[in-house]
Amino acid sequence: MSSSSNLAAPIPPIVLVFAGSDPSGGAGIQADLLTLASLGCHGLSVITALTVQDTERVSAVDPIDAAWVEDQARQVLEDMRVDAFKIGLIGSVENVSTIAEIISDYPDIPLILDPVLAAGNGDEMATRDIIEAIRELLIPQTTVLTPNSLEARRLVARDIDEELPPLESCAETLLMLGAEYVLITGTHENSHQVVNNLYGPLPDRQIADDADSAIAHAVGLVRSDAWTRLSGSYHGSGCTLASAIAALVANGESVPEAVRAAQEYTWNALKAGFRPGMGQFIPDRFFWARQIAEDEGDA
Ligand code: PXL
Repeated sequence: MSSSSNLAAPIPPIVLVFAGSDPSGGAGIQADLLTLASLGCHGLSVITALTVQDTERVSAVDPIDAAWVEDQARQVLEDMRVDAFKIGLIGSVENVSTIAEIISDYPDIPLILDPVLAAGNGDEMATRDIIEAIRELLIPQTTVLTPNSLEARRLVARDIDEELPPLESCAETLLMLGAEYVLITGTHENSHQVVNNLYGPLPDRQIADDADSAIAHAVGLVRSDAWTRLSGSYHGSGCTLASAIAALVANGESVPEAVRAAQEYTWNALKAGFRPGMGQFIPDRFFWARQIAEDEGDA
């Protein structure tokens, strides 16, 4: 072997992902690893569940045994320094507890939690017990929680018959449960544009002058971004957005800037999306590489 291996190659930011496998390559761990690679990170992958699905529907979800989840994570964490954690589909209450315990050993590493409760086409992916465990054990350790509006309401509503609270009060509750930031995405809302709202600690200048209200109003709407609504239905858009946030946070960006840039990345990936089967579109996480290749072809 030649001695040309580059011992000094810089180590990219590392993100450890807990997620389920989606054989269609649209969502899940496959989406996460593509997104992380596209944004310059190295992904570590702890599989939490297997699924059987295509671009149209989810037929089965089989959680991995919690002891296996623990062993997968512990061994890579002993070996490598991680810059961010990202959690997607969890699969069982036991997996929620196990992941919560592992994460609690690394309190300084930011955690991006995408509370996957349903697939892009609405197929269920979490039971009431799993939701309860996520509220109790994971949300208090979360840096950025990324529910869509339907998930935000389900995470907050204790009773299915309860009247649905407005999204702002869902965000307030989720912050009270201990998430540092909550990004509620608006794809499922009946609005002309897609509006995504980030709630969390306000920068100092947004806090009212008098001391009492400064404490009372120290959290609120940090940023609101409106995007042209794309006509397709997409498989894995939530996974792409949350992984992009994790990649950018792992790169040292502040949460508000990571959330802005991750939305731009995701919107472009969706816009370049393709439809390989009979169901939803799949985002193209390497849209920029194909654009470069096309531009070079033109030149
Ligand atoms: O998009 C949510 C999601 C996350 N993880 C896995 C999935 C899906 C949706 O299908 O299959 C494994």
